[in-house]
Amino acid sequence: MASGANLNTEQLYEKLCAQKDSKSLLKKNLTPEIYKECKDKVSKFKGKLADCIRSGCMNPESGVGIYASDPDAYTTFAPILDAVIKDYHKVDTLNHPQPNFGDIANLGFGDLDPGKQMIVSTRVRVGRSHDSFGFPPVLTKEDRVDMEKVSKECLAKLEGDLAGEYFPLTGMSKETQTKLTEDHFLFNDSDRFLREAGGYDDWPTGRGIFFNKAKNFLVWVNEEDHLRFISMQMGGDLGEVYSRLVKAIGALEKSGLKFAKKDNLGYLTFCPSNLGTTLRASVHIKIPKLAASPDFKEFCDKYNIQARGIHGEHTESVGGVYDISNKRRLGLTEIDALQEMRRGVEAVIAREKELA
Ligand code: ADP
Ligand code: CIR
Repeated sequence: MASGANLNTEQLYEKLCAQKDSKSLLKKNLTPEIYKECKDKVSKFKGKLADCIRSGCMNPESGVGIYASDPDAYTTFAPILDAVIKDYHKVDTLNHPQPNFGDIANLGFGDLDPGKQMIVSTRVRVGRSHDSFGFPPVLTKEDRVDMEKVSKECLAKLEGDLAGEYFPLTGMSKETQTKLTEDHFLFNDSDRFLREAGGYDDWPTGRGIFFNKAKNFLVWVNEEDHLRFISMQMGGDLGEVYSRLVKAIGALEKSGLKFAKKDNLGYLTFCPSNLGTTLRASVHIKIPKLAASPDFKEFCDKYNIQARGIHGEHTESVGGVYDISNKRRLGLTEIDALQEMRRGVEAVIAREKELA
C-alpha cells in the first residue's frame, strides 16, 4: 500500500514544494500555474491529479515522478503530462508517427556479437494498455481480475511458435517466483516508486506471466502496464529477437485486444517515459572498462542509450555486466528506436574493445 495513500492533492503538492534537492521532471515542470489548472480536474476514469503525482511527491529521488492515472489522464492532465513527456523524450512538439516496425525480412543486421564475447542476452519489449480500463491508481480488485481474464483469453489464441501457457502469480510458490525473477523472466513487487503509485495494490491478484514453449516469448500481465510483450534469448541476435516480437504483436492485434492510443502520443502506458512506441530493446553486456571510465554517462547520452543494472531499473551492475537500451520511445518509429539501440550497442562494443 502506498504510504501517501491518505494524502490529498494539496498535501501532496505541499510535499513536492518542500523538496529541496529533487531532480524529478515532476518537480521541474509542475509550476504553480499548471498545478492550479489541473488540481480540481477529474478524468473519465475518475483519476485525480493526486493519483498521478503521489509517487513523485512521496519520493524526491524520482527521475520522472509522475504516472498517468488512466489513459484519459493524458488528455485531462495534459498541461503537466505533456510538459514531462517533452522533457523526458527530448522533443519540442508532440508529434508521434504512426507505427512502423520496418521490414523484418530485410532488417540488414542480425547478431550484434557474433564472436559471443560480450553480449549475454538480448530482450525487446513493448507495453500495451487495454483502452477500456484505467491504470493502477484507479483500478479495483475486480477490474484486475476482469482484465486478467480478457488478456488470458487472447493469449490462448496464439499459435505455432508463439503458443504457450499462462501462469497466474496467485498460487505460484515463492521459490518458483524467485527463481523466475533471478533468471530475468518474471517481475516482483520491489519497486518503491511503483508501489507508491498503487502499482502493487491487491498484489498478487490479477498478475501473471505467459510463456511460449521455447520460453523466448513472454507476456507480463498487470505488472506496471496492463500488458508487456517480451521477446528474449541468450546471445546477441537482435534481429531474431525483434522479428519474433513484431510477429507476436501482429498476432495479438488480431486476437481481439483493443489498445489505448492517442494521436501524437502513440500507445499509452502507465509511465509517461514509456509511451509512444513503448519499445525498450536491451542487451546484457559485459563492459567493465567502459563502465569504469569517467565519460560513461556522457557516452551513453551521446548515443541516446541508457545503462541499467542487470535486475532492471534502479538495480546495480554485477560483474561489469550492464543493461544497455534505447532511451527514447516517443517521436520516432519502432524500427528507428531499435536502430538507435543497435547503433548505440555497436558503439559500446567498439569502445570497450578500444579500452581493452
Ligand atoms: P522494463 O523497463 O523493460 O520492464 P526492467 O528494467 O524493469 O525492464 O527489467 C525487467 C526485467 O528484464 C529484469 O529482470 C531485467 O533483468 C530483465 N532484462 C532486461 N533486459 C534484459 C536482457 N537484455 N537480457 C536478459 N534480461 C533482461
Ligand atoms: C521515477 O520517477 O524514477 C520512477 N517512477 C520510474 C520512472 C521510469 N521508469 C518506469 O516507468 N519504470
